[in-house]
Amino acid sequence: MASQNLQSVPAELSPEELEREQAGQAYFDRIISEDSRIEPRDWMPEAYRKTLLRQISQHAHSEIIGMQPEANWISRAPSLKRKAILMAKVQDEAGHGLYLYSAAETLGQSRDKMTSDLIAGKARYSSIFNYPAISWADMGAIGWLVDGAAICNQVPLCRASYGPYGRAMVRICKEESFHQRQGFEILLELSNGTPAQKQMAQDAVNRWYAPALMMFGPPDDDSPNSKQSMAWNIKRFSNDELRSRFVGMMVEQVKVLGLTLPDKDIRFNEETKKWEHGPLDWNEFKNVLAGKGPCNAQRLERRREAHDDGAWVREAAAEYARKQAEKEYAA
Ligand code: BYC
Repeated sequence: MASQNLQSVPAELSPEELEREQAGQAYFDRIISEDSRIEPRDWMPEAYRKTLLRQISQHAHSEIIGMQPEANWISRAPSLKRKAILMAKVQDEAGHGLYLYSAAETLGQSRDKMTSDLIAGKARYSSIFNYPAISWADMGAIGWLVDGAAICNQVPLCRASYGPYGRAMVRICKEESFHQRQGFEILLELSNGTPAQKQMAQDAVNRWYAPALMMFGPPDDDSPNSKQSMAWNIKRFSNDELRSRFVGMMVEQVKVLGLTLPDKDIRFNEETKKWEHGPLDWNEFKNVLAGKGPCNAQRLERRREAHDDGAWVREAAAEYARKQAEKEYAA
């Protein structure tokens, strides 16, 4: 594979430093060309580190903010069983956030800094969580469509070239599969219920379908990061490729649900062997990313409150760690 141009090499380097940088770059290029893994202690181009940090921290924030639309329904779940399942799912999302923050920390960014960027509104998280969850059926649609899109996007990330990220994704994907099945099952039960319940399920699918497709990111010709991320074996497929695969999966599953997808343009293109879907409103996507979605302000406000409410826990944990260290030092 061609060298990555030593993008991170500062202008003024001693001959020894330059040699070290060149050896690091050669090692990195070899690992990437062999489709092997880069580990935290390895030399890596600064741009690779930054890209990973950007993607992993955004992903972590998405898991944490993503707890909100579902947590909103825990106290209103229709049965004890549903409440227990939903609580477990929301807890899983918190766990996913933590694995991912830990993976990002290995790239040299503290979790405190990532959190402060998020609550200051400077960091991105997935567009999908800026839409409201307005009925119980939304718990089904989120599980089926949102977690379904997440699996489709994230299974290839298990093979990401950065070790800590790929390993975190393996566990996350296993849990996401359970999440998707629980969403599917909620929708199936509603779809086989009263006409009003079936209508509620259909309405939820109608509202979550397009935002779920946008989770895969902008179309390929408007995706500035894809090419380089694919060259570095971080992303394995383009945004449009994954979106198309997802549509193909959903088109079959929706039949089992007895519901429909709100897209009359879905078709399998025999020439390209790819699923195609109707147009998406990319202006809406841009607005959501610019902070103007239906729930952006509410999601961040709630995250800030939770952070403030948790201050005493962080202080207690830090004090406990200090005391433990003192004891160990004294022993
Ligand atoms: N929302 O060049 P592109 C979950 C940004 S959590 C917001 O294609 P890239 C779950 C993108 O960051 C699901 N922003 O970027 C949790 C970039 O802006 P910056 C989260 C988006 O990185 C709880 C710009 O647009 N999953 O599953 O190559 C409950 C240009 O895009 C979005 C992940 O984070 C978006 N949808 O590709 C239930 C997966 N799309 O950073 C479920 C990991 C794009 O240059 N991430 N942008 O300012 C990825 O796979 C990739 O980062 C993406 C974007 C495919 C999302």
